[in-house]
Amino acid sequence: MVSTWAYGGVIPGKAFRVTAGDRVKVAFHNDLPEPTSVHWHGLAIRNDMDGVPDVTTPSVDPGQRFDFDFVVPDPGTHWFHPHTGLQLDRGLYAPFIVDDPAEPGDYDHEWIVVLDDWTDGVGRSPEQIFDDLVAAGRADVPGTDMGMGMRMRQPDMGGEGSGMGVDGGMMSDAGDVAYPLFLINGRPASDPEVLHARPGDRVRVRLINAGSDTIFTVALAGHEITVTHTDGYPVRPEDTGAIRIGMGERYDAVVELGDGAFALIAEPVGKRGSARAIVRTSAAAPTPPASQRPNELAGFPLTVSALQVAEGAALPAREPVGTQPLALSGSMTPYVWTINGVTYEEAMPLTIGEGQIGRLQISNMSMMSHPIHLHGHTFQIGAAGGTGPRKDTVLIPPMGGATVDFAAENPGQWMIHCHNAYHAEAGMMTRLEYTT
Ligand SMILES: [Cu+2]
Repeated sequence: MVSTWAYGGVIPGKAFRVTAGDRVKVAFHNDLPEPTSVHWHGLAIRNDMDGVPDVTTPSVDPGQRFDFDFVVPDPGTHWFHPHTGLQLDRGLYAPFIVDDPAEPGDYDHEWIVVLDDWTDGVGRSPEQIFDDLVAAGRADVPGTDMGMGMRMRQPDMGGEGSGMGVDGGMMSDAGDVAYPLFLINGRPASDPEVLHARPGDRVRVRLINAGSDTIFTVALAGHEITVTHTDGYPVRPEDTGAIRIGMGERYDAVVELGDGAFALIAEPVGKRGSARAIVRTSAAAPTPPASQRPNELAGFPLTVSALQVAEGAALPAREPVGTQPLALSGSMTPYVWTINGVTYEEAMPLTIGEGQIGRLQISNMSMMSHPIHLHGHTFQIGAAGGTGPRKDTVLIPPMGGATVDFAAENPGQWMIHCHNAYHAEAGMMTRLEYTT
């Protein structure tokens, strides 16, 4: 049991549940000792409700409130979290589920599964971790105090070696931070949530990665799962044993349950430990041992490149007005992460005219993965009108890239950033601004 920051005193916060087209009012009270904010991740709502302090929405001081009032246009599995410093790496996150009135929903149950990497109250605070990363980055610069830097850096880099095997030699999906715990729905693997159903039941699982520095691979032992949506938008159903999910991403999958008790595992890529829940359809079946690693985790996990947009969900097939580069780079020494060579303070915003199709050419010049998130829009991977899935957060592998198109139909100033909370804090953010 730890003392931390949360929405409504529980982790994850209680899910918001509305229907597409609903008008939502939220009375947001700040009882924390610091200013905070709340961003509605995945909702293409009006700009002044987006919850980015100093850009779209006022920061909320301690003891103050802000009244949100917006119409939710699109269905899907979304979530909310602060957009202030490293507050996301505490317990401030909750699902925001938007039901589709047109969807039949061919399943018996629905489970929301929120993944997180946890340190607050167990290990160092997020701010201490960041300060240590910055200090280690300074100390490791040649000609400075190497010894101190190496000692401080070691705990954070500890997971990196073990990541190489998982990715078949691809370097450094391991993040920058080693966490003492990984959680599913707020619980550590030693005290897992038990999800109950009957044998043969079909379950829709809504996966949300609320972690700050951890990519997970998720599998349900003994089951194949069918991915149906990502970031709220439908895809052509795709069967897989495991799903790789970056920070900020969501995947919906349907699974038909066997008879027994099964481990639902979220394995942090390149880090020690795992998050775990138990799926139980039989009272008599023994609980799987904590050490059990589902065979499904041994194969290649599904990533976004395996998915195609569902019929009717593509953007209109139109030529983009132009291509804007989004080059991701950075270093541990010094600890700085950049877009197009500069940190957020120095960033020149990208621009777009209302009604146009914009294209971003994302290229990762670093040896780490970065989940890139665009506020207020859902882009299409590849090209508008093509076969790629619609998403608002895309995991860009080391030295990899992606072209994404978006329809500029939601005017305002919108953040584009890495959803690694430490990278964002170290500068990996910019803005997309509508020209008038
Ligand atoms: Cu990043």
